[in-house]
Amino acid sequence: MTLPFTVHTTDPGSRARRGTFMTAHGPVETPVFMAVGTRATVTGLTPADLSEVGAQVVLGNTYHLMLRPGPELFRRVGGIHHFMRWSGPVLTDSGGYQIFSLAEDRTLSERGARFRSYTDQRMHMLSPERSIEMQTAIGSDIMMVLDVCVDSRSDLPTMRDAMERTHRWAVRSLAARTNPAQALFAIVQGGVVRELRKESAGVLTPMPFDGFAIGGLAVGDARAEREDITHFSAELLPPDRPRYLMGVGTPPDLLEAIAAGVDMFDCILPTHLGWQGTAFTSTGRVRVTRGPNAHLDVPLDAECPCSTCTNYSRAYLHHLFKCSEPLGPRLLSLHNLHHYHALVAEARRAIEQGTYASFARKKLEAIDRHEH
Ligand code: PRF
Ligand code: ZN
Repeated sequence: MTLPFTVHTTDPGSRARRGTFMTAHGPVETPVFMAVGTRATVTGLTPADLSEVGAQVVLGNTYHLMLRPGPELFRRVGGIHHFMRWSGPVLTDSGGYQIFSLAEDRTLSERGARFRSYTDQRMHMLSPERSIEMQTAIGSDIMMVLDVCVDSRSDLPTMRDAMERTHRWAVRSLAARTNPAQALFAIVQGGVVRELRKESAGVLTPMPFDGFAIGGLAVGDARAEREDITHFSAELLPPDRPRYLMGVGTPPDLLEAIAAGVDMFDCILPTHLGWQGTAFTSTGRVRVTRGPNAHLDVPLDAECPCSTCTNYSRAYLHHLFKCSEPLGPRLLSLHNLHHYHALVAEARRAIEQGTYASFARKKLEAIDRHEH
């Protein structure tokens, strides 16, 4: 097993579980939130910043990194850890989602996806084999199979075709793996259709993958549908391997999915919204650019022990954003990542104590009370 996974505790009041998996760059305590570092950087933050906010894993994107700096550079410098000076675990997404959401002039075939590069306008091919080759060059600890992600509102034949191609590509990805030190996860697809999710898990879980992801959610689905499919899919996945819910989500999404037995998450929200001036706090979202903050000599979140909240006021953050000073987004990004990592750290402790269900209920109520 490339990724030995131990489940220490399961919560009596939910399906939440507390575990540890071992990677080539150290252990990961689950449930875990992974900071998104698409281009081998979490925008504006150094690896020391990431350690400070409690990050365990950084997520890179094959689609972006294959275009720039490209596989040769990674081979020359010996991989992403040395390149970006992050010595902890790295997971790379395969490019499946970026082809769905970003690629221009894209044509999908059984072989793979042809698309135009945003760096030099040339045509590129991303096949399951090319994605694994690129992720091998990047040297991530966990690689993802290339999958076909479609909008949750697609018709049934479209969702079935995407799912079935994802299964064939998963087989090709397994065959293309060359470095046994790098783990490989499959991705369950099937949109918001339970029967398809069941079929997808049934086809993929007998194969020797190190973990299983739930893909194809948060792409046009409503929160209730997303929660139903998350619970339904998580139960279909083997208990002895990590479960990863891709690209999800808000703090309530995470609390729900942890209760469903999901172990891993990634989402651009904390960094993306931080960059735009929105902070996640213990009492819901705060837009620092809003007028009243201009005069408030109080921290963003009085309960938060992060360096932004211990050192700076809302008035100062408001000022930085009004002046378009880069320190503003940086401080908010640090706070938001700290907030997400603290949330999953609290969740881990609650599972250890067997109190996750009531912990999650209280957290959800606190957010609801302030946002509605
Ligand atoms: N597939 C891949 N990456 C993803 C997704 C997916 O379906 C999603 C969907 N929420 C986010 N990131 N490969
Ligand atoms: Zn803070």
